[in-house]
Parts: sequence; structure tokens; C-alpha cells
Amino acid sequence: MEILNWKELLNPYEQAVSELKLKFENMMNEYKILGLYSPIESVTGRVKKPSSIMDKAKKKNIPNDKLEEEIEDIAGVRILCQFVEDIQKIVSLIKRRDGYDFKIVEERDYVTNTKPSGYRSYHVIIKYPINSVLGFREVLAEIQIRTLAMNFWAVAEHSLKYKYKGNIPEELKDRLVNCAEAAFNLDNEMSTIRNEITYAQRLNRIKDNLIASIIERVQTLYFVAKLDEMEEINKEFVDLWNEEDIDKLKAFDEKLRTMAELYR
Ligand code: 0O2
Repeated sequence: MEILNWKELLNPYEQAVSELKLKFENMMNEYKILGLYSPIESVTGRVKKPSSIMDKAKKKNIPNDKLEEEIEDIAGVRILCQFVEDIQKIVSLIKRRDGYDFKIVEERDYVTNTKPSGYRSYHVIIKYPINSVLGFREVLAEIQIRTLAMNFWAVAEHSLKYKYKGNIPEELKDRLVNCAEAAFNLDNEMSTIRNEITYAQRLNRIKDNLIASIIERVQTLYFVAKLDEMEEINKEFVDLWNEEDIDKLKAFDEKLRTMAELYR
């Protein structure tokens, strides 16, 4: 294989990964700002290393001039979620952007069609538009969507595949299949208590936002209110904070808002 100008080849992929990551992170933040449950738990991205591209090209007999056409995951973005149900929600979010931010080329549902290795994940291959100083072009990118449990398994199996250069001993392979089944059962079990978990997370989010708002209001009041008034407010805040009653915290936040209004 001739020496390639890797920097020039990979630069558009770097751009695609960083833009895609930002777009999915923004979706995640939008859910949080709206006080809604985000199906996206976290987003990571990477550009495949030249050595991995060369390995894949060799394994699949891909010539240098066909790398960009035939290796679909040079740019890769991974979206993790808490529950299996979130995967389809994320796929719908991606489909809504189809034709605007990128074009969907292919979908591979390894969640329903588990690979013999035990691998589960949902892959969406897209064509991503790149506007660079050199002009416009499109690059292929792979979006992998999986639960935290699926990811735990895939990362571990990937390391073993690397260690054994793709030839994992049979006994270890069997164990990995068992682990994949355990991860599958864990996902199913978590789904049964999904409502309880998401409700608890929502309450925590509301409480965190309320506390942040109260602290900000108290800090503003320090500049205008009387010292004995502030002492009382601080004491009330500590008591309510220990009590952890959301309704009482809400009422206190409202009381501080009215106080600040009066001082204005
Ligand atoms: P890396 O190091 O993650 O970039 P294939 O020929 O099956 O290897 P193909 O045809 O490109 O792959 O498409 P596929 O099946 O959608 O796989 C693309 C990527 O999915 C892989 O990239 C892996 O990241 C992940 N993947 C697929 N199958 C498995 C599996 O059995 N175990 C794990 N851990 N990951 C898997 P690369 O290039 O293999 O590796």
C-alpha cells in the first residue's frame, strides 16, 4: 500500500465528527433546558486511526482509491442511552434531520438482529456534507446507538478482539456470549423500572434547578436586604434544604422572588 497523505485525507472526517458531536450534544442540552428526559445520555466521537483503516482495507481488499467509498466508519459517532426504548427515539431524532443536516444511506439494526458474537447496537450510516476552505464535499460517517449495558459489553469484547488479533479463544468467546446475554437481561430488567428511574431523575433535576435559583436570589438579596432579614432567610434555606421537600423549596423560591421585586 502506497503512503497516503493521511492528514489531508482525514481532515474532513475530523470536521464531520466534531460537527456531529456538537449537534447531538445540543439535542441533549435542549432536553435538559426544557426540563425533559433526554434519550441521549452521552455522545462521543472519533476518527479511525490510519492503522485501523489500513487493517480494514487489507481485510476487505479495498484499494487506496476506494477507501472513502467503502469504509463507512472512518468518521464514527457513538450515542449512549440508558434504556433500550431510547434507541428508537434517537433513531427518530436522526431521521428528522435526514435531508437537512445529512443524508441517511443505510441502517443496521443489530439490536433486533444480534450478531453471533453477541454484539448489539443500532448503526446508521450517513453522508455528511462538509463545507471547507477547499469547497463542498460529502463524507460517510457511522452513528452507533446503544445502551450503557450494550456499550460495556462491546468495549470489553473489542479489547479482547484486539488482544487476540481477531481470534478470541473459543472458551472466551462462549463466555462473552453469556455476558452479552446478561447485558440483554439487564437492559430488559431496567426497562421494567424505567418509569420509576426517570421520575426520580426528573425530581433530582427539578431540585437541582430550584436550589441553583434560590442561591442566585439569595446572593442578589445580600446587596439590598437587611442583615437580620438575611440571617432568617439563610436559616430557612438550610432547614428546607435538609427537609428536601420540592413544594416547600418552590414556595421559598417564589417568596425570594417577591422579596427581590419589593426591593427593586
Ligand atoms: P472499530 O475499531 O470500532 O472502528 P465488519 O466487517 O463486520 O467488521 P462493517 O462491515 O464495517 O464491519 O460494519 P459493521 O458490522 O456495521 O461494523 C462497524 C463497526 O461496528 C465496527 O467497526 C465496530 O465498531 C462495531 N462492531 C461491529 N461488530 C462488532 C462486534 O462483534 N463486536 C464489537 N465490539 N464491535 C462490533 P470496526 O472497524 O470493526 O472497529
